[in-house]
Amino acid sequence: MKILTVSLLVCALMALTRAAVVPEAEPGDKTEPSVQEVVPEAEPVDKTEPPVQEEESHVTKRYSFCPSGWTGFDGRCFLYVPTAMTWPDAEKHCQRYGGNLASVHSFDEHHMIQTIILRATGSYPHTWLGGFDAIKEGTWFWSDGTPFWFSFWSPGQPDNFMGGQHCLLTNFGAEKNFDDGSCSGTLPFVCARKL
Ligand SMILES: [Ca+2]
Repeated sequence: MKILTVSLLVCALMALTRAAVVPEAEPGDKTEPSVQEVVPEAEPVDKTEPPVQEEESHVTKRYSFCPSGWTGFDGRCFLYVPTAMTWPDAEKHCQRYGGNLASVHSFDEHHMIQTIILRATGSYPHTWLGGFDAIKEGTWFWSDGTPFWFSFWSPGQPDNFMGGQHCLLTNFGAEKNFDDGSCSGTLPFVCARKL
């Protein structure tokens, strides 16, 4: 019986010892929080990654959403239409695409539009854009409703020649910039639509 009692005591002691060892293992466990501390540090990195991916995918979407033949630029799609039309007919034509005649808001946009025209024609033909001052002479608007704060007039333009020029064309003169022309004249044109 004594042996059994002793062996039971030994077992009990061993169990207690193991139980005591577990708390001793806690210092080792304390390394886990330090691992967890690393995780929060990693989280901000993870958090920064999705926006970059979103931006990349957004840029991809911007261009992938432009219809075939259109050129994506800064959130819009542009199309050169070679068929000569009057300015109002050209505007109506662009509206059937869900857009308007192209407005221009920077030198880069103007250069891009000229590049589209050059690529399509191999030259710089006079081309309607969306500017007009038919409501009030000298007060220009873009047909898409955006503010007309950027203009790139060729020298001497707009001159409202013969009092009948209220629509904006580009590629005029040696500078290949803006001119006001007669809205009933027929020219190719550039449409723009939002993505
Ligand atoms: Ca003119």
